[in-house]
Amino acid sequence: MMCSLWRGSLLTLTSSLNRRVFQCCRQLGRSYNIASCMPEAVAFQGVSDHSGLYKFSVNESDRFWGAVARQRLSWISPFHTVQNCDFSQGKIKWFEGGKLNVSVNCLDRHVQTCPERVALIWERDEPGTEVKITYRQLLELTCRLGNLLKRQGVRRGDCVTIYMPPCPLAVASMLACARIGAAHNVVFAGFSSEALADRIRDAQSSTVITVNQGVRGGKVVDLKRTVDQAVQNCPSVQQVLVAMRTENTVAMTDRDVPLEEEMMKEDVVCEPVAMDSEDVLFLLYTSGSTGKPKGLVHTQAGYLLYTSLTHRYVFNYHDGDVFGCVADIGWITGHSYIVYGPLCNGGTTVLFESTPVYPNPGRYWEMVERLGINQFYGAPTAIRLLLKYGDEWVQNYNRSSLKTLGSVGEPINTEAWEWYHRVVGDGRCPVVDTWWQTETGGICIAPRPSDPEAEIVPGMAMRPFYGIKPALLDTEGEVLSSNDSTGALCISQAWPGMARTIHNHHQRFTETYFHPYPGFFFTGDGAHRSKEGYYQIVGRLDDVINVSGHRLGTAELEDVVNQCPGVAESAAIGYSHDIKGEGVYVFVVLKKAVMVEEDVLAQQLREMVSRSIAKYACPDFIQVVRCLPKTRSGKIMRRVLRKVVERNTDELGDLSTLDDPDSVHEVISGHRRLCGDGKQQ
Ligand code: 6R9
Repeated sequence: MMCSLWRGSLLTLTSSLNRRVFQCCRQLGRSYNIASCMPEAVAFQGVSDHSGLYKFSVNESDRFWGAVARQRLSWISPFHTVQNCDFSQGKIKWFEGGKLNVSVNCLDRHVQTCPERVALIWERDEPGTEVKITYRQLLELTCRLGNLLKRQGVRRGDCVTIYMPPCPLAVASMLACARIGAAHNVVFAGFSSEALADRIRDAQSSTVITVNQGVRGGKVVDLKRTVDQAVQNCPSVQQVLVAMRTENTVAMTDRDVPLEEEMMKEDVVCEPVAMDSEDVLFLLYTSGSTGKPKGLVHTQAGYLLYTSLTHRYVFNYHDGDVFGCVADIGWITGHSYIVYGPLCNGGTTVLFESTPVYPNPGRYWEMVERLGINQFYGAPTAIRLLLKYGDEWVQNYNRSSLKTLGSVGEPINTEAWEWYHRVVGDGRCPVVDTWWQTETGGICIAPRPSDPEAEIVPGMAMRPFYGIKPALLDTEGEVLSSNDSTGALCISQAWPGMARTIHNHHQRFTETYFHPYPGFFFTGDGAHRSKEGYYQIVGRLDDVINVSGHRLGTAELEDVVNQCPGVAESAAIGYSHDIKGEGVYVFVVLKKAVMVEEDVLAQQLREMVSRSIAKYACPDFIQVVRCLPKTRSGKIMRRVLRKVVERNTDELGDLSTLDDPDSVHEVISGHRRLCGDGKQQ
């Protein structure tokens, strides 16, 4: 299904550079010494074990991050200040004065030492058709694309929107932006044309890069058509670069540029721009508790350093390992652990185009065997799904290459964790439940790194990473200093990977993350700290639903539902779902005198939601009610609705503030009618 030009362009871009053996600095000592934790730590006086190193990283944060940044990144000019941060203003600056180029750090320096090492393994939808791209080839692709973008008028500081499935040209597009000093805005290729248009407009992109069609789970998706619809409402867009993922031609207009054809005309050398540490590297939109997704901004040096360090130490990634993160590049997990972390470390990283069940539920493990994957990083929702298909799909394949298993995106329940550990990892691979967010840039809490062989408790993220100082705060804003307590998860000092602002909305940035608990970065999650001092994430405290690891704001969804003809108002609630983690339940109040069959309404609503947001946002249940339970001041009592949906009606709590207490009984009986008397799901 691959266009010959596509394959040709990847394979013919070869030149002969001398290969040099890449020496890694693996520590061979048997006894536990600090260098086995982190070679850089040898320079930190008085540090002799993991807990000493952790303490040093938070207490002497300038020295820690300064040393690591000098050693791990290639600088064009050195930085003069390690950090310059003030949470009260939402000011976060790292490595000021420094200049570097992210694409040079991810490509050129590895091409110098090991040009023929595989950088990307593109695991295409059809099993057994993977394409390998070496560092030398990826640099050439990136340079040609960088030159093409410049020819098309893209300048330093512009923002290019990328709407592509995981593929080498998507990675090269991201790196080409970095090379020429443009920011990228990758939009998950499952988003609808309206969601894409919103993001293009907010980012003010004049250039969009896409593919003619995507291929996923054996199905062809017309991505270019979605872009065509989106750009109709995006006056800023002047050109759309179209790569050919399939051989099917698509209608091209004057605005469209055939990507492979034009990039083949470009030179394979493209001078990297010297970027300031705090120049923008990318925007990435994510849902929050208002109707409008926010474009979080990440910058150059701090982000790159943080992703590379976490990739190296959370997963114990070593030179020569094959790293398999099965996320989509459209999410932060793909940015940090498919692209920037692994490539900065000179790693070999897998780009997974398919689904966990295509062509059958053995897909992941067949791929692990065929590609020799050493670290596998996936989402609990997929693990829960595969668990239901039974152990045989796993045991049919040789998984002896696996060394570390990772989980991300949502809480992993004990059953799924145990299965992942026992069946997938044969009980021999550490499972790292990694907690982090688009806002944090990289992993903040995970069982590793730690002392060698330190215990891992199932379903717990456990230990803060170097430089991360978590705090739990109660509703009064007091810090909970003892163990065995639960509160709002905050982080009390800056780290290099954190987001710098919300694109064009710095005030929203400070209000969302720094005002709720002055002096702290507020994550939006709740967490428990065990008696032993380990962290366990409880879930979101704000109005964000986590569907299969995808963030969805209830306000964002309600905005769409409320636009449906006949709908007066609505309330979207997340409820626990045994595979997706959370499902979406929507209560709808119809306008007076509107009569509509509930099935018809439900279908209309689902269509609207997939058109306006994405398929994953479609409600599982839609219940029509006469009115919503509200406080006298008019606030919807979501807590009450959630209890109804979760069948905890004995614990409805104080209803005395309700405007119309009868509405709750109506909601309960309507819910029973819709879902039956049995337990949900
Ligand atoms: C990386 C990513 C972030 C939200 C986060 C939290 C949830 C992520 C988790 C987890 C429990 C984990 N989350 N990892 N909850 N355990 N290991 O997923 O980023 O898409 O921004 O979502 O996901 O609620 O706040 P993002």
